[in-house]
Amino acid sequence: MFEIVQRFADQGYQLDPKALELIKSHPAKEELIKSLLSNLDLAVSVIDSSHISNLGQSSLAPTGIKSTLFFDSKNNQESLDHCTPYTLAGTAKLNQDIEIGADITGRSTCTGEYNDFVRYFRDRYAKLREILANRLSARPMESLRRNTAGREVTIIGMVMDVKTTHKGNRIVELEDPTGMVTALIQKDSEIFEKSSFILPDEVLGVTGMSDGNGRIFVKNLIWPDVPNQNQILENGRGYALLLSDLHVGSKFFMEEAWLRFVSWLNGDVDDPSGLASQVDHIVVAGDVADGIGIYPGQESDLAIKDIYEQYQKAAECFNSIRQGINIVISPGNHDIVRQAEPQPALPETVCKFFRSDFTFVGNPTRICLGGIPFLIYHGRSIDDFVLRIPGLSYASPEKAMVEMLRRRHLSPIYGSRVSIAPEQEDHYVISRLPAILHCGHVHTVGIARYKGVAVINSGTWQAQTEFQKKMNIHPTPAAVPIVDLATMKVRKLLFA
Ligand code: D5M
Ligand code: FE
Ligand code: ZN
Repeated sequence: MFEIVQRFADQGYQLDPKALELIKSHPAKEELIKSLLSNLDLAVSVIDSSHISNLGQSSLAPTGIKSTLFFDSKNNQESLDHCTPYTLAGTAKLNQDIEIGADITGRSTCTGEYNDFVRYFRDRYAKLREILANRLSARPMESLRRNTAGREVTIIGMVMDVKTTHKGNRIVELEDPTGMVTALIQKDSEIFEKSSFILPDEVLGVTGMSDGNGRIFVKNLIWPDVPNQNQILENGRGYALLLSDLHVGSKFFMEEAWLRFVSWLNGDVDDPSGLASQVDHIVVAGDVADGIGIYPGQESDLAIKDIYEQYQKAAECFNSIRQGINIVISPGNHDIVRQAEPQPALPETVCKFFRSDFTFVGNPTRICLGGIPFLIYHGRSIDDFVLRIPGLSYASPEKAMVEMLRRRHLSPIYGSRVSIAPEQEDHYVISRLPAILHCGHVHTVGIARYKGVAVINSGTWQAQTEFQKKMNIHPTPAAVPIVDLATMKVRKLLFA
């Protein structure tokens, strides 16, 4: 019994006594615990019997394919991004149900010169400042040196440096277009723990006591975040399947599971869930093929060693899906596009293998499907988040994705794992909130709801590689999140 409580406590959840009883007496105890742990809404801190009965509703989907009901997000939300045309350049209307905005494909301008970096960071600052300015009235940093000693001030700054002194206090160097300040956080102050979440290059609001000389003793830290009253969009149509990380060409690509998935989708097997015929959209968030030379020793993991043959095979995998489903494909770090992000859509040299009704988009991209705004990002920055933020792990990628929403930025740390090209604007700022944030990359399915945004990591179709074994990464392959766009309910279908 203690072990059960401990397992939930390790993940930050408390169990109420009734819930504990229900779990203890459940015939498939282990499965139930795993299901609960991997699927709970982040907003939940105490698990009660209702969470267990919700899971109990999970129907047995086709031929032993389990489907789990996650959340019904109907009663919470604000909607900032409706599917009216996006204002950023590059909006393309492809067909009645798909609309693309904010995508780098064909619009990369950067040359990598000094001015590009200055412009890129100015744009990041300006966009995030605008979000924060809704809640904060901040002053320019240069004004701190004029008569502010002993007064409480608020500034909005970009983090140039964050370090812990040998005495254990935290020092944050912040910059805005007018100057710099040094923010100091005492190790015994109330916000010290909060300050461990500060990342380099992010933009945040700081209030505190000014010393009149460019230093602030911090009282509060304010991240751009999602407004509390964020509303759900409830006018969507149809169902969307979220996929990523097929890694076709790898010896570990799970082809049999994939074929089971396609048979189900095409209605070739019995489907008690009735969901297969209602799928209108499939979104793929990168790593379609395994590529070549992506990680040390990859050669020996490849079943197909030619990159074009890998895409031919990937195309076969997708082309056999029944007509009438919008299939949207975005690239990842294993795909045949530039490694620097944002990445353009897959090139014609490989798109030509796929059916002509598919839609190829960049990474990241915003896209509207069935009336619902999606933000699709492969998720390479999750590596950075896991490395830098205490308590995050590859097992719960949705928690890292929530950190993106808190920062209103998909990849705040510059120059770490993610190589970001300094484009004219910062495509990673989440100016307009999506209803669905969809990432992949880490090979584990994660689902949560954060202030009305459905946060979904779509896992993988690749079994654990030797490399991942060494890195202690435990994939959850052949599990597919499915979203009812009319209600925003999310389930997970298992084809393994
Ligand atoms: O990434 C698959 C998983 O492997 C994902 O969790 C990131 C992790 N990964 C990828 N490259 C590295 C390195 N170099 N070190 C540590 N962890 C890594 P994918 O991009 O799909 O191969
Ligand atoms: Fe991957
Ligand atoms: Zn990846």
